[in-house]
Amino acid sequence: MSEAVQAYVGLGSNLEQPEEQLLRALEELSRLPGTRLSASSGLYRNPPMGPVPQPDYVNAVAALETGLSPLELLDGLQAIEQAHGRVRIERWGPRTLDLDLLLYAERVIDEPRLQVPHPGLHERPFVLYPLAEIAPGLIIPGRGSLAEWLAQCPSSGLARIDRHV
Ligand code: A4P
Ligand code: MG
Repeated sequence: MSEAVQAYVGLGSNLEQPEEQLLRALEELSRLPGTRLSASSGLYRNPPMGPVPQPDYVNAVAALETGLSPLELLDGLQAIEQAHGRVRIERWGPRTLDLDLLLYAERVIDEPRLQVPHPGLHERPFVLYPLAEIAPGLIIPGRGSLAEWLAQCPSSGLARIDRHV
C-alpha cells in the first residue's frame, strides 16, 4: 500500500432510514483497509435533484486518509453500497446508499470506471455545503476554489439535521 493521501467521499441516501444508512456508512468507511476517517460533515436533508420523482435525500461528505489507490478505494465504496442492499434499477433513481469519490489528493482521473473530481461536484449544493464544512480552503483540481463555486450555489432546500456525527 502506498503513502496515505487525502480523499473526499460524498454520501447520499433516500430509502430505508437515510440517516441511519449514512451513520453506518461512515463507520464502514473508517474500517476500509489502510484508511482513516479524518472528518465528517453534518447530515443535510434536501430535495431530489434530477428527473426522477423520489423521496428527499440525506447527504453528507467524509474526509479519508487512505493508502488505497483510486480504483481500490472505488472497489471499497461499491462493496459498502452493496452491503447496504443497493439495487441499481435506473440511473439517478432512489437508493439506500450512494458513495461517490469526489476528490483523490490533487489527482485528475478520467477512466471509464472513474472520473475524479466527480463530474457533478462543483454544482451540487448537497456536495458543496457539507464539503465546505470540513475543508473550506479546498481547491478543486481543474476547476478552481471551492469557495468560488459555493458563492454561486444557493443553499436553498438544504436543511442541516441537528445531530453532528
Ligand atoms: N463512476 C465514475 N466516476 C465515479 C466517482 N467519482 N465515484 C462510475 C463513484 N462512481 C464513479 O454510478 C455509476 C458508475 O459511475 C459506477 O459504476 C462507477 O464506476 P452509480 O452509483 O452506479 O450510478 P448512479 O449513482 O445512479 O449514477 P450517477 O451518475 O453516479 O448519479 P449521481 O451523480 O450519483 O446522482 N439528489 C440529491 N438531493 N442528492 C443526491 O445524492 N443523487 C443522485 C444520483 C440523483 N439525485 C440526487 C442525489
Ligand atoms: Mg453514484
